[in-house]
Amino acid sequence: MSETAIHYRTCPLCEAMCGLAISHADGRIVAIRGDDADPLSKGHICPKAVALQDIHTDPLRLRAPLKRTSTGWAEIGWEEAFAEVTQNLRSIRDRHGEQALAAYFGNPTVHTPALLMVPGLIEAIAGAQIFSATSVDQLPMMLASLQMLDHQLLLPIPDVDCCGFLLIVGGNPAASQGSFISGGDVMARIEGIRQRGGRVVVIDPRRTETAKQADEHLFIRPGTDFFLLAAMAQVIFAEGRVRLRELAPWVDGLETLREAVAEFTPERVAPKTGIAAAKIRELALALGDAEQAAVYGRIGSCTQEFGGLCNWLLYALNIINGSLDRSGGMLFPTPPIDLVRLGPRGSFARRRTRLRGLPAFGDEFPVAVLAEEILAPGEGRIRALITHAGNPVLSTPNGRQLDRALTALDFMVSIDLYLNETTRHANIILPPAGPLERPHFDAGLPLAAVHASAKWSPPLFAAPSGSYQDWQIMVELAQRLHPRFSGRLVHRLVRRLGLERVTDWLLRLGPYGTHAALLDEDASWTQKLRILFSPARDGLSLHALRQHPHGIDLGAMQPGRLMRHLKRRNTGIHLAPSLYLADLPRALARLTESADAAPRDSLLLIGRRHVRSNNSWMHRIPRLIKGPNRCTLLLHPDDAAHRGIAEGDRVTVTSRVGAVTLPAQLTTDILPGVVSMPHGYGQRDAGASTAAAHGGGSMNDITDEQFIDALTGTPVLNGVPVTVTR
Ligand SMILES: Nc1nc2c(c(=O)[nH]1)N[C@H]1C(S)=C(S)[C@@H](COP(=O)(O)OP(=O)(O)OC[C@H]3O[C@@H](n4cnc5c(=O)[nH]c(N)nc54)[C@H](O)[C@@H]3O)O[C@H]1N2
Ligand SMILES: Nc1nc2c(c(=O)[nH]1)N[C@H]1C(S)=C(S)[C@@H](COP(=O)(O)OP(=O)(O)OC[C@H]3O[C@@H](n4cnc5c(=O)[nH]c(N)nc54)[C@H](O)[C@@H]3O)O[C@H]1N2
Ligand code: SF4
Ligand SMILES: [Mo]
Repeated sequence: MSETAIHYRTCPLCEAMCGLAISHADGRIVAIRGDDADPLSKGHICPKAVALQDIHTDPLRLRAPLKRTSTGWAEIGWEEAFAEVTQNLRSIRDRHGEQALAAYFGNPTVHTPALLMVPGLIEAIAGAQIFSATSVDQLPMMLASLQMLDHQLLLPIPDVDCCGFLLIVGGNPAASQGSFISGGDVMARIEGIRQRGGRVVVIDPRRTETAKQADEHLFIRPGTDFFLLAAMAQVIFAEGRVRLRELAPWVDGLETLREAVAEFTPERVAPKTGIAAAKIRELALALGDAEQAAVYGRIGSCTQEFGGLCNWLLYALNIINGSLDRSGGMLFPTPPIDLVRLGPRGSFARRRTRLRGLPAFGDEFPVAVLAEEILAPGEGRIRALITHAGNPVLSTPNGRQLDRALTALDFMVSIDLYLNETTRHANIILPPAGPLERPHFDAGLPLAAVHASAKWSPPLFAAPSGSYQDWQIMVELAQRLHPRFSGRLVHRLVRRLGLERVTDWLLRLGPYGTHAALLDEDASWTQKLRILFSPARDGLSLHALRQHPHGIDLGAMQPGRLMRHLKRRNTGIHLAPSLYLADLPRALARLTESADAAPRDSLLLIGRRHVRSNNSWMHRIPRLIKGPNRCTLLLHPDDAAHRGIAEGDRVTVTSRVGAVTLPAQLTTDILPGVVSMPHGYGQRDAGASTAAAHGGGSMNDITDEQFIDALTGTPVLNGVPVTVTR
């Protein structure tokens, strides 16, 4: 028996990027703990990290390419798999055109270094229809960044470590561990606000785990946040509380915004939202009274009927309160790889989907149309699909329909660790090396981090020989699928140089890099030449990261980054983009409709997350799923009594598109008229028996692909009208 060694790495499972200290001996994991020396998480971890060892050893995790045959799945070699994928995709493209190909990138794509290779793959299938989890997640937020700040990746993040007043709208960091407020132990950081004498207020239809740790929780009717935010803005204007501070010279549209929100008085919106007018007024004024205030919205504010408008006003409130780009307010992180400088600015509605005419966001179409675009015949129909690290059958609206649609494809290839509800439809599955068998580097998440840091994690275990990492699979496919056979020079270079060299150069050119001055427009040509020809040693590089296995602390978020961006791009802050103004009548119609417009007996379904689950895939793991069944329908005792439902009864939840059955759990922690169930359950394959035993069905079997935020194309995953029966 050899001695126990400790390996340090970043947890790849969620946005928190916790540092792990993994004790191992003889190729086996002995323990997974938090790394106290990690600059971001300082020892914090959650139960999911411990399950990494189960993923590593899980016999169900795929280790060789699989091919679906008439007699079941067969393991095949990599060369055969790549050849078959390429031949099928190319021939479909030749026969039916580029738009007959589609790709879906799921959530973990962002959590692997392969993220840097995604643009290369998309370029190789140029003209294909691209989808991702973005359009069931943060799209309305990125749209607000694009519309108001001129860059989709310029995302404001709460400066939680300095903040004095945090308003949380539709986020539950106690469960999610913080999204777009990323950085280990975010709840301790939020608690820090209160310890400094500040205030934390949570707006949510459910009294969540976060709400219970806040100073105040306000129940809101699902989907009505826009009205609340509009009324808060109205009060700030009416009371003369607008303060733009340093932003003033940059802001346009102030008067238009004032007019746009003028009719949304607290008295008018109170009945709709369920929050009293006096409370709305108090909140609006308290924002101004606090020296350092941040208004933060997350998925509850995005995946709802007015997700676009909501995120507009979340940004607008921070702007008219002078909180944007200000310490203790909302700041813009400076990540080690500066994707704001290197990534695309973004675009909206340059293309529209074939059938419903929904707008594209940049390269991608809203995933709510994926099934219909496969099923409906005609020019432009999707006939082949690539999925990477996604499970849209469980994670996108009307999953049953997508489940059927996938059987209508001519060809499908999935790059995934597991055979699941989605990948079971693939003709070929390409499994990458496991999360502990590859290096890890977060290229994208630092854009959302509350504190800057960088870490490179080498593989803990050697990958089985001949295996491929995610990025290698992408590069291989990109090269083989590029219209000019051997692929573009960049792809060849990446393949040659490898992930590490590419990452190294991106780090060197980044804001903390050895060669940062090369991209600095304030630096002179002579300075740049000197950098190029001298062996630059100071600054960030992969070499530097390798010498700091716990990671490097790059400091607190700094104000001023927005200002520099605006100057560089010679642009401003747009408070009243016409896109949003044009969507206002839709919201007004909702505000003025009578209360009995909703069908009688109808309840509104919202989602929830739990710290022991991760979207659709981790509650397959026995270690995480143990304990009480968490796939329950939360409902208020009054709503239960009215329907003759008792605790633990199996209830059927029915929407326009389908029904699921699961146990009822009665609680006064939910607003009457609202019910909640978690998404990602409902495992259908035999291998997932652990989860199936607990699962009460998939929430997305009842979310409706036709019920969307018409502005952004984001589906309503929160606020779905349902009936509940025993
Ligand atoms: N009703 C409802 N639906 C929702 C949500 C909600 O709140 N309510 N949330 C939405 C949100 S925010 C998101 S992000 C989506 C997520 O939805 P998806 O991204 O579609 O689904 P996941 O469940 O994250 O599936 C991840 C897949 O990636 C695989 N995987 C894990 N790690 C790796 C890896 O390193 N490489 C590869 N190649 N594969 C890997 C897993 O096996 C799994 O199949 O769900 C959305 N759906
Ligand atoms: N443990 C765990 N962590 C995760 C994930 C996971 O599945 N499990 N998923 C990861 C992913 S992909 C993401 S995107 C993040 C999401 O991170 P969060 O947004 O923090 O996650 P949720 O817990 O879904 O919180 C959304 C909240 O919005 C509330 N809500 C629903 N409808 C409305 C509404 O109309 N108005 C308001 N104001 N609130 C509403 C819900 O009740 C819920 O409390 O979490 C990430 N972290
Ligand atoms: S909070 Fe997220 S990053 Fe941290 S240990 Fe848990 S899953 Fe991993
Ligand atoms: Mo997400």
